Amino acid sequence: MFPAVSAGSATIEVIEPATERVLEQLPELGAEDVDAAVAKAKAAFPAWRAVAPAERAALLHRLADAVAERNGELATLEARNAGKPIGNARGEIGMVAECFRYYAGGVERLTGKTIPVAGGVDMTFREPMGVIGMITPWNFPLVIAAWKLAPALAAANTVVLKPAMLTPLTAIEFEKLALEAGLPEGVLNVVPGSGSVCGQRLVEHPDVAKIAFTGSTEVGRGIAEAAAATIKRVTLELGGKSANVVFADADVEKAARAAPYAVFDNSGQDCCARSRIMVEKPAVDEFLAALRDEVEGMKVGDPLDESTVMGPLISAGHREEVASFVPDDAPVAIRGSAPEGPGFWFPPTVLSPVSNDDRAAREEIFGPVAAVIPFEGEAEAVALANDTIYGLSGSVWTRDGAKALRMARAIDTGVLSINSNSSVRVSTPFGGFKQSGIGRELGPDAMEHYTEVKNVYYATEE
Ligand code: TAP
Repeated sequence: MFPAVSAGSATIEVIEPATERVLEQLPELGAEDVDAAVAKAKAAFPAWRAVAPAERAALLHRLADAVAERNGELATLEARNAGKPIGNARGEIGMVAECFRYYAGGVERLTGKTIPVAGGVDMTFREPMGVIGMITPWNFPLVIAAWKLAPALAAANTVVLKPAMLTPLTAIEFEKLALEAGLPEGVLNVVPGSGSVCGQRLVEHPDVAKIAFTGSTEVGRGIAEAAAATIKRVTLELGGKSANVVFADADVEKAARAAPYAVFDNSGQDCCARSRIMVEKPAVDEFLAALRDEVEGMKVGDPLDESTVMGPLISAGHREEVASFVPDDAPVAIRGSAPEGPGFWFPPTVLSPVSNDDRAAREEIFGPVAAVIPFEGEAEAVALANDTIYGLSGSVWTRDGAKALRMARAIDTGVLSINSNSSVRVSTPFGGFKQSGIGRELGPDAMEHYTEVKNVYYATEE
């Protein structure tokens, strides 16, 4: 099923976080494997860009159909490898198919412009860049890859994808599915290798035109630095520390019942986690009571059980990091349940009250730990929400529409929802302000980020 491990070669074990058992063994890849994949992608590029647009669109539709048909199998693999509830995994694989359909529809709409000039005709073309390198994280493995793959392939680029080594299995399956669906050999190449070796080589490779990266701000910073050597184009989707701002005039009960899913979804391993829950002082008691009820009722357990809403963390090391945010003297106000081992379990935990200066409010925890930060009035809400190096997502809960829109405009963030925790839709742009990243994914403009603008002047005067 997966790449064969030859006798005597070094291997990497892929672990199932809910059981701590080895799910798969993969050969350890090196820089030479990246070089080979880039060479294949480079060789495949001229023929791929020459494929007629309608045919390229049809191929991407076929791939979407293949993913949809295999949803159950891919979702089970994702749920086991990433430790996410099976219902969520099915939703993510559904979004992979949706993403390919959306950008298949864009293939024939990627147009240039004509510009009035003297003495001739000036026109622009959206040219594919060539080989795109993609580096993706472990928390939403295949769906985040799809956000990059679909627009890049639709815009006629070829790709080398390096998935996270903690969760490479669905990307490996996806490459096979793409070939079965008719994508020409070499157009999509998956290299399941480590970031420090294979990721680094991809970023440095002179034949890679662009790196599309999703991951931590720290690694993203290193990628931007390394990419500068070859003036590579880079888009970065990085960390977050988003605010969930609840005003006293909101439907406080509704906001409180929704809040856990805005932090603890995917066990809190979500760049969009609204882990700073800011509550206007008069509403704090009502909010905490409803929040307690909801958190204590959350079913934490086996990802393959349909009733599970939260699975384990990704690894033992990550669980240790998350635990460091809940020292013995932490103001733990609510603690949900979690199974005993084996498995990298951590209970959903709410700290309250927390100051915005505390470590739990400043650093991305990337686990099921939320901080409740009381505030007074709109001005303080804006100041606190913006007092962070990040700016990825966020929510505002209020019944006052004008206030909601003032807040939405004032908060420095790429994505904001009013009376909702929704962050991501295939048809709307997604990405961050400040140290949450550079560029946007999804939405109608994403294909353009995988093109270069070419300006052509045609002299028409005799
Ligand atoms: P990282 O540790 O940054 O890893 C992300 C990817 O980068 C992995 O594939 C990793 O490879 C690779 N990598 C590591 N070092 C590298 C290097 N020197 N050169 C090139 N590639 C390298 O992030 P993570 O722990 O997987 O994911 C969690 C982070 O991603 C969080 O900060 C989260 O907020 C962020 N995230 C952001 C978003 C968006 S859309 N903004 C979405 C999801 C996650 P290996 O792991 O295989 O070694």
